[in-house]
Amino acid sequence: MAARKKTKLKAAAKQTPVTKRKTAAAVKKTPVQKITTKPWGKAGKALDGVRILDFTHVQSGPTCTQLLGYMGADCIKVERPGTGDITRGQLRDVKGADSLYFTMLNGNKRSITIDSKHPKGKEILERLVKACDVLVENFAPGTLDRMGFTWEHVHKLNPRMIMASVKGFGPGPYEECKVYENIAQCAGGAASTTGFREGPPVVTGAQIGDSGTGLHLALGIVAALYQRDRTGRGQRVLCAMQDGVLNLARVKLRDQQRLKHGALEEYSQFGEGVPFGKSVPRAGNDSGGGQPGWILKCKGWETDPDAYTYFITQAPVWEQICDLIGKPEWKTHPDYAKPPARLPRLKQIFNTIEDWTKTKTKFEVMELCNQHDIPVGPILSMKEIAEDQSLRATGTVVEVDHPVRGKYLTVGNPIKLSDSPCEVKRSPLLGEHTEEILTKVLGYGKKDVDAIKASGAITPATD
Ligand code: CAO
Repeated sequence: MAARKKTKLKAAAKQTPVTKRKTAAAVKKTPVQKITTKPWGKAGKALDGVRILDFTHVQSGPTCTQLLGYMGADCIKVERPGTGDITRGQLRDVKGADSLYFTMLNGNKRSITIDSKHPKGKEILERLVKACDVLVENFAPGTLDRMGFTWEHVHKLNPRMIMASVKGFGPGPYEECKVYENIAQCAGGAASTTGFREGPPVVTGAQIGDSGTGLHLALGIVAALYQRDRTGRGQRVLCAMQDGVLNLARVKLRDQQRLKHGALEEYSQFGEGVPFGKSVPRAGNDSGGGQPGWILKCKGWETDPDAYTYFITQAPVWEQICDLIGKPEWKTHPDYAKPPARLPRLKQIFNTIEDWTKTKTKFEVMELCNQHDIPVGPILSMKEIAEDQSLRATGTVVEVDHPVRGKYLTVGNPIKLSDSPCEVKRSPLLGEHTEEILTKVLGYGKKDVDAIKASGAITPATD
């Protein structure tokens, strides 16, 4: 016992005094940095200096890298010679031009064609791994390993490299499976909780599996870049589409647990007297929150499929709602005055409100309700969104010019940074920047480039 005490003391004596250690760590953690004197928006972009080896295709991965590109990262998109990202040719609307599917997901990127299975192609890719900060990929499970770019190999080539992947499922029984958007919506719990009770599960138009996971991945990448500043090393970032969808559907997992303790009273099924089963049911257009809401018809609904409004009967503005729809007596009536009394009769309440909304356009409803702080929202068609001038003004919808297809609309950066302006650039043509990247990023000379061209590593294979 005594001997052990002695050792402890010795060890303690060797340590740096606590105060000193704290100071050293604090200095290391927060280096004193001079605040730039440049005006806001003139100090470069948030991700300036970050170079991305963009090995993504289809939608999930490209959404992620496009966002990083919007924030200033240099995205080098590696594509298969000849064909490139499969979406270049999918859902084509203009003959001979890259599809909108591709152009709207690959702005702010450079394109290099490399045959990753060609020995010379592998050599170029290895140089790119060494020259980049982040490798982003969403190949089918095992594909990158078969190309020879395992995490171990990549980490050895460039210990600072962050390797970010989208896969359909995380480790487990389904990890080897290929996954597309709607499979993820189904496996992540969104489809079983979307649609109407009487009907089958429904997938949503919003691409929560692909674009949603791309968004999650982008956050993982910037967090890993931040940690790398402290540790000096890269790490793996994995986003499974099932996990991303579940994260977005977490309120439904909340309701699953609430079911153990009784009916979900805010679901209109409760008011209709329909018993709940073992799982969270589909809730139609119920608001899902504590404030009941529903989609109601507006003037013109007979001919316009989007003449609807979302209407929320938010408790604090209930009296204003009653006055507006011509039911002042509901303010004091025991069946309507308080939220719990209203729950069993939501259907009748919304039918009555609809009698009022049907006399107004969805924009008139918006205007009138907002004067009283009543939360409503017009159901906007994609045509209306495309023509919305306020979305153009904020750069959320942007028109860009393309040398082959001409002008097209894309979605700009939905994340607005006050010191990192976003300039949306058109998507690259296939291999548009191959030579530029080989020479300016990787340092190949003209002779090397000629030899690479002749090797077939950057050009389509000829039969
Ligand atoms: N040079 C040579 N070969 C290349 C290449 C290049 N530059 N880029 C890709 N390839 C090859 C791959 O090596 C692979 O070949 P092998 O199967 O022989 O190894 C082949 O192209 C196909 O790649 P893949 O396996 O990723 O694509 P797929 O069409 O078979 O599957 C998808 C597509 C989306 C189902 C699958 O990639 C996937 O599950 N990804 C993860 C989840 C995901 O992101 N899904 C969302 C997609 S958007 O809805």
